[in-house]
Amino acid sequence: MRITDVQVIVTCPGRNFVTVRITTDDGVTGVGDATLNGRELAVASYLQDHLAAQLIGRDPLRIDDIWHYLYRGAYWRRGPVTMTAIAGVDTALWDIKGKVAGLPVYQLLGGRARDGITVYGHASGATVEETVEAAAGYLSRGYRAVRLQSSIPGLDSTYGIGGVAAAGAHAYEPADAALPTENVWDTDAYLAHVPSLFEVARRELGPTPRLLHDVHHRLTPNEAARLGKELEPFHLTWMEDPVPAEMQDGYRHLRHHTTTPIATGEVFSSIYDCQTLITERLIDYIRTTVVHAGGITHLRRIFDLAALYDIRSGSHGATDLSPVCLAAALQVDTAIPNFGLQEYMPHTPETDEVFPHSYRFEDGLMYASEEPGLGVDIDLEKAALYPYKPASLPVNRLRDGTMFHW
Ligand code: KDG
Ligand code: MG
Repeated sequence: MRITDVQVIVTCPGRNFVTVRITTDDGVTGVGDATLNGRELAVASYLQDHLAAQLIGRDPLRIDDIWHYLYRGAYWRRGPVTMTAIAGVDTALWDIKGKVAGLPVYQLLGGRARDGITVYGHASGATVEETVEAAAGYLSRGYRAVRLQSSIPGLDSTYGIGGVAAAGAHAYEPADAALPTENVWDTDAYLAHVPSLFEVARRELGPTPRLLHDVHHRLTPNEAARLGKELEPFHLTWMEDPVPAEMQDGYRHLRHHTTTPIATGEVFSSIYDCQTLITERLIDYIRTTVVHAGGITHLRRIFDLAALYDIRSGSHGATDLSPVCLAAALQVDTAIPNFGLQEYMPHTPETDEVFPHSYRFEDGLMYASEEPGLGVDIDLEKAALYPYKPASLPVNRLRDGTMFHW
């Protein structure tokens, strides 16, 4: 069996997605997500201009060998663009292997380790009350875990707030322009506000629902330690990305000051980004996922390392990760022993039409497809209806105009 074609498809059914589609000489095809929000064309070029020709003629079943060929074979290793490109290829190869075997991918990863996958939804709102009401809505729809983000009083816009109507679904829509929107950020206003959100949430929602919060990498280690301490009475399942990703020693400081559980890793690209945090048990959940951490092959290695230290998975699942990534993530979630939570933001109907799939959500749990492979595809005709559109995530400046973390 040989690879005969590698297609790189960029489509924008509301937002941009990059998909790798690999075809073999016996007509089997596999798909992989290679979307890097705001840098989509860099990955598309890496795939099209550098990797595609190297794959033609190779045996698609030699997944690990191809992974190492692409990883070790490049002098410039790691980094989000490279690892997202490798992820796209790797995911498509697992899809092909599953189809050849006639089995869903989770069976090739060791088989079912749980009945369903517990996901968390995004509750957000302009006020504390609106946010808590949105969270109550999620719980009434069967969700067992909810992330709460509310607007910060005094700031015109807050990243990740979708409003009640959108129920968080559009919280991460990039502005429809090449130039990013510039938001104002104020750490003092943020720190003064968040504990009150969780105080009200616990009072209204009770002691048992799993509540989460995303800091989006905006605090210093000491500020994050203060927030973690102040949130302790409200027993969060996790506080996410408290400090900038490159500030890994900040997690050691945090660990010494708070028992609020920590989740991080959605912007990590390799096991080397996770190694210290895992082996020193500085975090509780590792949030790497298929598309940005080198595909199913590499993600499995990260989760196996984490399992040794009793650290659980909490894979990223915002809507800039395509249904192909979600389908693959659910296959991994089904099989690993140390699954924690899976983030879930439903895609728009247009996106779901471009990427037909058979995973499903029911009563707070998701279920991976039972079809051979990943159980997801790309409809090429529909994808062609939505050409690429330049779009950017917002950036942040402090009130005095100083550039801050995005
Ligand atoms: O592309 C960036 C988004 O996916 C990210 O900011 C969303 O933080 C996020 C989350 O936890 O889903
Ligand atoms: Mg996040």
